[in-house]
Amino acid sequence: MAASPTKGIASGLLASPSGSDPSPHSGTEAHAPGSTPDDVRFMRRALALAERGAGQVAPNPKVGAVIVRDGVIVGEGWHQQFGGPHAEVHALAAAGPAAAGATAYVSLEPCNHRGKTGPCTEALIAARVSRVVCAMRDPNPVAAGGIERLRSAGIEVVTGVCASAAHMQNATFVHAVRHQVLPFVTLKLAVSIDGALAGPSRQRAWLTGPESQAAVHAMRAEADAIGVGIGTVLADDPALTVRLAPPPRVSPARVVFDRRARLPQGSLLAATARELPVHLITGVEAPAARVEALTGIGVTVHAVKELADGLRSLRLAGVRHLFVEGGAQIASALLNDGLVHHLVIFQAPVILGAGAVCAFAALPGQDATTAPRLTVLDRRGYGDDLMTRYAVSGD
Ligand code: AOF
Ligand code: ZN
Repeated sequence: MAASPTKGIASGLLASPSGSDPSPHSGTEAHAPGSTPDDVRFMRRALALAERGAGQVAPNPKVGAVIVRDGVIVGEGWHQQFGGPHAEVHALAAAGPAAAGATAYVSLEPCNHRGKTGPCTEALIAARVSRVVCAMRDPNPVAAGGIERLRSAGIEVVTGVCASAAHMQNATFVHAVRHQVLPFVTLKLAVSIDGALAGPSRQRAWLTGPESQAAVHAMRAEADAIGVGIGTVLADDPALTVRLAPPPRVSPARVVFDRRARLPQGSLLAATARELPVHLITGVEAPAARVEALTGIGVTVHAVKELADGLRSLRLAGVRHLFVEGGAQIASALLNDGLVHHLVIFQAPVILGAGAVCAFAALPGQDATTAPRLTVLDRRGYGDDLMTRYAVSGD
């Protein structure tokens, strides 16, 4: 499981996940050909509606739809539940006959397949909408082809409106469709103004405020698994559950990166392993007796040579989106091995000063002139804290 110093953040494998579009937080998204300022306004509404499906629709994407006639919204909808009707179906039902001659805004290319529902293309054609604006293509080959089908029915189609915001909203879905080997990894850290995780005593305490904590729980709700290093477990005895946000459709599993299988049998995680899965990523050198004892109480042990093998093993176990919450060692190891897609930093208004535990001290040093610059995807305040989401790896 040794971290190799030659990959990832250290060597600058950086790319924006959606090409060269400006960051959505800047509000200056490039306009798609054939689109109008109103198209951007209504697509933003569709993206906001899509967000209501957070935690309920995975492994499907979050999708929102707005039906607009003569500049007025006549129907809205979103994909509410995995297996349930798609966003367009809800929006068309809300619009009723007013959909005829209207424009439909959808945050994803309408599906062209009969899955659990659909196809949405036929629903839009039957409702006689005259124009469809979508934010991005559906990367799922099974459902794709909606744009061509709509055009063949004589409907005007514009695509690429708010494309980068739509890609960011469904980054984990896009990744899962394109990559079946590794999970999408979000690394979230709460740090001080000086980028430290804890003060010189190393004593753990909350740096960020309640608003940030609620936001973190909402992020947990969108993950298939929540991961931490063994140091964090030994220091905090965390539950790694969703408590400060609406319960997700499927509770995320818990993951501990624990090379020597030190997870205490009496820890909260081990004690609840039969209720909510706990995956332990160990080295092959982990003592057999400890592995056996933990397996006996319901912990799933993945003994691997390298960190990436551990992640591959998690993906095979159904983890498409892994949300890692530290601490410093596992954060640096994942970054160093190029395994992180999004880095989410919550910065609290506190200075920890000399001797504090720097979040990235285990990474190789870089000079400011040559250190790769991360792309800012999103930035917002939670109470007195500042949250920034960075793209680290572009796939
Ligand atoms: C849309 N509108 O609101 C969503 C779409 O199994 P199904 O029938 O629910 O289909 C899931 C696939 O459909 C999903 O993987 C994605 O490609 C697309 N999702 N499409 O037109 C929606 N949620
Ligand atoms: Zn559909």
